Amino acid sequence: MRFIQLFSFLLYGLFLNAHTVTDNGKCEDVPNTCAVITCSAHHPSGLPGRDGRDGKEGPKGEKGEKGPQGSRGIQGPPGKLGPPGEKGERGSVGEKGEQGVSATSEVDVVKEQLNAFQKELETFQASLMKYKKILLFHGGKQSGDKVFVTNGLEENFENAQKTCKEAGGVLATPRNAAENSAAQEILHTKGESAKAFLGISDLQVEGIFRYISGEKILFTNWNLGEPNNSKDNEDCVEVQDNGKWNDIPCNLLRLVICEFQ
Ligand code: GN1
Ligand code: CA
Ligand code: CA
Repeated sequence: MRFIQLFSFLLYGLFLNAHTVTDNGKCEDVPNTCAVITCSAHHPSGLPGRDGRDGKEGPKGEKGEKGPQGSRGIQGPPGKLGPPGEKGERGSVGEKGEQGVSATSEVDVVKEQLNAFQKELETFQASLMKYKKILLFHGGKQSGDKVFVTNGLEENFENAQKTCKEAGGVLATPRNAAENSAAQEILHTKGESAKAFLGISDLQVEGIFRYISGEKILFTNWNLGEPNNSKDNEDCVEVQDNGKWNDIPCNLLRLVICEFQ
């Protein structure tokens, strides 16, 4: 056992830093030397003790040097519109343009068009008057711009309506007392008991009389007690020679009076 202890001791001296004695008598570290025997003279005792505990935490170190510059950031949003710049210098004068149409001649063109249009209108009105005169010549009666005229035939409501439409008019539809009188005058030319269909019916909804156009009637001249929808079968309207109205069945035959405007 002793031999092993001695050998360990010698090995320790060889692999750790050796010690030597300085001039002032202290023992100093001398790296990589093998002065084991010299130093051991001042260390008569056994192996060195264990390492001591960690010392207290040292004071805070000095501030480090400034770090390297960071990488370039993302481009920011566009800035606000700056104030307008100063007015630039006036450019050189451009080439002379072609001569424009004079304002006076443009007005003249419009005037000419207007005159032409007015002449056309006068021709049309003259032609219309001519046809109205023809209608009046054939026994037509006028009220305002309207002319009532008969073909002298008796037809049922459906055919009477068709006849007027084909002639470019509509079945007589008096919208006021004057127009009603004009239609009545036609009847007088056809005898005392003449009766004619009007362009009015309650075919769509019973009891609600409308013009052929679909509008509800505005003017009426019903006989006393009419319309009575007698026998639940009276949806068309006749005007009698006294100018009064009565609802009658649509399949009866009555004089055809058309109106033209
Ligand atoms: C006529 O004749 P009568 O009473 O069935 C007339 C009705 C009148 C009624 C008035 C076809 O019916 O529209 O409302 O007199 N019928 C016809 O008294 O003209
Ligand atoms: Ca009816
Ligand atoms: Ca009736």
